[in-house]
Amino acid sequence: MSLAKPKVHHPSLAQNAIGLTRRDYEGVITTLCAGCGHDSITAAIIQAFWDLDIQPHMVAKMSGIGCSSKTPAYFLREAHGFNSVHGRMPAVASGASAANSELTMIGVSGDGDSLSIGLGQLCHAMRRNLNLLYVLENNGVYGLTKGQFSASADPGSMSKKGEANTMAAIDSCRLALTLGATFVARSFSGDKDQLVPILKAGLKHRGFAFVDVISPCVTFNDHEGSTKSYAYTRENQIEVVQTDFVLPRGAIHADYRPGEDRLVKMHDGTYIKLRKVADDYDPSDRDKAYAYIRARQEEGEVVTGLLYVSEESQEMHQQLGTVPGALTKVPYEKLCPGNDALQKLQARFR
Ligand SMILES: Cc1ncc(C[n+]2csc(CCOP(=O)(O)OP(=O)(O)O)c2C)c(N)n1
Ligand code: SF4
Repeated sequence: MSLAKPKVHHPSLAQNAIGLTRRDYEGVITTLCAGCGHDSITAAIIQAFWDLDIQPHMVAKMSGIGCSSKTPAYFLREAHGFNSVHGRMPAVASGASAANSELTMIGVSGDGDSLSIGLGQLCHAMRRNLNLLYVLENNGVYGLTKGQFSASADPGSMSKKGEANTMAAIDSCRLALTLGATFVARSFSGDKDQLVPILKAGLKHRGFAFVDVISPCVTFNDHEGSTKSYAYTRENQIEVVQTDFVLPRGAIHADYRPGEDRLVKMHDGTYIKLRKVADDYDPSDRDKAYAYIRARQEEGEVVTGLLYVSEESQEMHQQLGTVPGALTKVPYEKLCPGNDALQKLQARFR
């Protein structure tokens, strides 16, 4: 069930250049676990769209399936939206963009949605250079289906049941760089100062803007020995009605300066070491970006910031030479030139 937020706002709320308050960019009330990193990303997305004075009804928000893919419901309630089949969002987004290139498009996905079942789709969206801000909410698990390892889980990381992951992880940013993505960035859900400008740059990029955001999962990152953990509660409760209990946690914040590294404590007591690229980092060199990310990973660090951007980006419509604007505005006679035109076209293939 989703609960709508009241539309009445306090008259003193700040307005952007098109007269809208930040509340006008919200969606329904979140149903995700309290403290989920995905909700912090939602707040950053709301801020980015508000800052850029984008008309909500001129936005299409696309997603697949997963806790992450539910998040478009929680921002821009006036926007168009499509919650597609698991892993198939890029194909649906390609169709929507082909039909209406005037819409600002944002796709939200999870690491399961993007790097397992939808990996082929993600690769082709990058290859097409679809004009889309693609936000990958990366928590290393399948949150919605209760914590199986995803393809981004590091070898050695432990599942909720205490089993160690033995398989190699796919690093989405290194993958994006290899495939020729024209905008590649990584951030952390708790670092709004870094994330909001990256999202704004991604929205303005003409082409595929890939943003991987590390987003801790409260429920499946919780502490093994805790008597208040999800697992403990489940095992020790006497069930009167069938419910799950998830301990509410605070969202994790990480505030640090360019060039610095920072140890951030996760909900399960483990640490992740983030390194923010320095002010003099050069994001225009694809090979150097790749080598830098890999070298830092070998030191146990996760690099954050705008990692690569191409000024040469030719998005899908430019490559295909499509008609400018939305197909909805093209007159019917042009869209459907009639049976004679079809017969002539078919004759060319006989
Ligand atoms: C075709 C298909 N296969 C499997 C599922 C079950 N399923 C739903 S969500 C999900 C994984 C979601 O994980 P992720 O994309 O990482 O998102 P998160 O919930 O962690 O945000 C799976 C396997 C499904 N809905 N459809
Ligand atoms: S299960 Fe994990 S990913 Fe899903 S809402 Fe809860 S904290 Fe977020």
